[in-house]
Amino acid sequence: MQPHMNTKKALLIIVLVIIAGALTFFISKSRSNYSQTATSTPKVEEGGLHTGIQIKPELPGQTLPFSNDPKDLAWAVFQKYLGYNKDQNLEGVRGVVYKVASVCEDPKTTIDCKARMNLAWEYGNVLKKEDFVNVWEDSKQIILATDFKTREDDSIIGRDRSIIFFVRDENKNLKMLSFSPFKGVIVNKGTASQEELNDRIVRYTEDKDKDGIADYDEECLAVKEGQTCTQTNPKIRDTDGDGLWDGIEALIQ
Ligand SMILES: [Ca+2]
Ligand SMILES: [Ca+2]
Ligand SMILES: [Ca+2]
Repeated sequence: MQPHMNTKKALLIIVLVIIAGALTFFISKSRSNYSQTATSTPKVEEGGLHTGIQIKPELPGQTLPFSNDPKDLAWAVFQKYLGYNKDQNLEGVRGVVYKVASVCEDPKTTIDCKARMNLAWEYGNVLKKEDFVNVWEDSKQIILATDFKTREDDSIIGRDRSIIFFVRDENKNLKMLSFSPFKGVIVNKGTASQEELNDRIVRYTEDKDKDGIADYDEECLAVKEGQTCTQTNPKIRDTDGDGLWDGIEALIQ
């Protein structure tokens, strides 16, 4: 077995899992290679583990922020998560995420798990706290999101943003659920006018109810035959009223 082949395989698997998992709608509209996203910026999803992070500032732990500000608390959890990934410390990761990736639960896929941790660190450590100007939170969850950015080249146009999801458990421990450095959409320009293209990428990505899932996706409008999709209300954050927002719930499921 050649290590570099294993690594390649592991990375391939990760990218496939990432793509299959969350961006069906992204995939359906982006066959071309988006200059900076399709191959080099896959969605890094999920988190993993459990707890450990107390959200009260008086709790022990020198890296805890002296602030009850939701963004500070969430960012501190995210930084811990990244640090553990950088150190390939699975138990550490397990302590700050909602659930570990399945490849990290099976000893046979340790190499895939490590590759995944590398990716998480690689994509996560370049994110800047100050860019996350959107902070949506309540007693059960926190979402940090940047504003959208539009990117394009001669043949494609895309709109995406970075987003990080957190959930709180019954003990108020904040856990990282998922993060995506480039959550959005890419479309082929084709013969469409610029106005039409702009309208399209906005329609595909807008999240007016701020629940962490594009309203277009909530209505299952990008779902293809054979795919399953649970519709939620694009005007209500918590469609089923269980306290978890629609975007959070979609990730948990
Ligand atoms: Ca929404
Ligand atoms: Ca909704
Ligand atoms: Ca809900």
